[in-house]
Amino acid sequence: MADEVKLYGLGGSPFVCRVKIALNMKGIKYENFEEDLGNKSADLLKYNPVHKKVPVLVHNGNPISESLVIVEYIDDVWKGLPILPQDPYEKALARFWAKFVDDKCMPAVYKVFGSKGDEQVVAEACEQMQILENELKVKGTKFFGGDNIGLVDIAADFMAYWLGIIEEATEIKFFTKDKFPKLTEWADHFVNCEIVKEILPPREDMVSFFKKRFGKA
Ligand SMILES: N[C@@H](CCC(=O)N[C@@H](CS)C(=O)NCC(=O)O)C(=O)O
Repeated sequence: MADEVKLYGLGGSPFVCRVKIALNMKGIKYENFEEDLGNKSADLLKYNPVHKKVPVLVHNGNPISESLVIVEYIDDVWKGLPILPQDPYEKALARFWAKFVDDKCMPAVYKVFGSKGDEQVVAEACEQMQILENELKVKGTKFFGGDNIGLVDIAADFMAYWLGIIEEATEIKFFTKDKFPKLTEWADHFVNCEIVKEILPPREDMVSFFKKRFGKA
């Protein structure tokens, strides 16, 4: 019997896009359910009663929540392009950096726009981003995953695509080639990967969304 794969998501969400990229890497067909977060569906509340957030993947009736957990599940279940390294130590490192992106980088970066670009808040975000920049420099590879994208690249999709969009919407810019030569180059490579490009939400829609979100429209 064919697998039944359903994704409860939202096109503009970087968390949901992580899952779409992973499914694309495995060539998995799925049914997409677009959620209205102002009026969450009964299915979403049933499948993710703890966080009530997207994404939720439902595989043959089994719901899985939290984007990075879902990405690892997809890698465990389906063949196709590998997402995590095989080697246990390399795998642990990938998980470490993905967690760093989620716990440290994304919140620090997002705070910048909430603070309307407060200097101290920008400095704190740059400090976290610099750690990622250095990691990429030390690795000396095109992607955090090596020659191809892997868990950390997928986890950092927000930095690669959404950050520039929010910068444009708010006119607050700190993610520059001067400050972050490696990371900006990585972001270009990442958003231009076929597998990534075809699932990213349209840039103009996202700019308008964030202009409204941050009171610039
Ligand atoms: N840690 C979660 C974050 C997911 C998340 O924040 N999703 C947002 C959309 S971008 C959401 O569903 N928000 C609804 C809410 O907070 O009520 C993950 O990685 O999946």
